[in-house]
Amino acid sequence: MRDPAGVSAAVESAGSVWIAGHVNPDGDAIGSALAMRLILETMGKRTTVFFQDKVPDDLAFLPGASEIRPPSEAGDSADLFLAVDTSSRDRLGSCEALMARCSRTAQIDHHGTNPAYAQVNSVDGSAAATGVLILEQMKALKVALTADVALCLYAAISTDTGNFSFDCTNGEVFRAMSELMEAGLPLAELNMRLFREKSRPQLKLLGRAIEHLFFAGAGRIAVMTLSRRDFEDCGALAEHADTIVNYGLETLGTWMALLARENGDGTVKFSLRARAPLTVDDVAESLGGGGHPRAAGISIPGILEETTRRVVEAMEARLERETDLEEER
Ligand SMILES: [Mn+2]
Repeated sequence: MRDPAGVSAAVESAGSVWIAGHVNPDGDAIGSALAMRLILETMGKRTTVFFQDKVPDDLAFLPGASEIRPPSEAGDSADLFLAVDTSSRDRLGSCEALMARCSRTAQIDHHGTNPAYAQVNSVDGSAAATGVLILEQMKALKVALTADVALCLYAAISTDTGNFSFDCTNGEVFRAMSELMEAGLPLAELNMRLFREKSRPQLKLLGRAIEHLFFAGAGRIAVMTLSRRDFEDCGALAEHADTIVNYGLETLGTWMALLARENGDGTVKFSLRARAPLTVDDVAESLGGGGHPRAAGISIPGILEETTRRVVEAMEARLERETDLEEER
């Protein structure tokens, strides 16, 4: 349930706030955290943003991104720990230890599977992005929207709506966008930067993934794999693979898509996607992962081929349970 009044009360009684988000942070986690930091600093709160993992290069331009700290650099404690865009406590990674050191905790999130793990929880699984909830929170705190906050919230909302194209995109998203535009958001420039420009390693890696594409589930599941060797040959980082799975889902005749990538630490990371009415959060959960109905993820220890086979089998079983799919499109 959304609880902006509850979060406002927690924030107002705090002098110092630690903000944190999930491991392998995306635009919604980073944009939401940085927007919240700007809002809280306007209110005179001493605020620090922590993430376990580094900020992806394409988000490093966001205001305050260079001041994000690893949890190892935190002091003793803060008056309030505020988690954003984090579906469960353990998704905070090493930031979870910071939460344990604060006597007051709150969170703002939009994952339907969120178990309300903080003392104050403003959670709504029907919100398209945490960024939408941050805008609502800003109003509850009676802070005016600035151009810098608009930039952070645009990064948040555009990321989780797939640049305003996923089925979570709703009227609230465009009402929020209308406010961000009024605050001076340079939309065309940012859209180019976040969604169209690609680095050379990124483009080469996409080529490798498409080269490895195969179909399972009677042709209805598109599967791509990337080995460490692929990343090394292309000079690519893990984050350069982030949107590649969508190419699988965009292939005609495909209902589900999977991207498997070797992490280099003995685990394989899987990104799962589905077209409605199919879901993949249930598939991910059955293998120890989680996420949203149409976009979910899992990390599994093991070798690429073997773990990929296990996930593909689970997706095929999910596909077989769905009997009312319209025929070939
Ligand atoms: Mn999100």
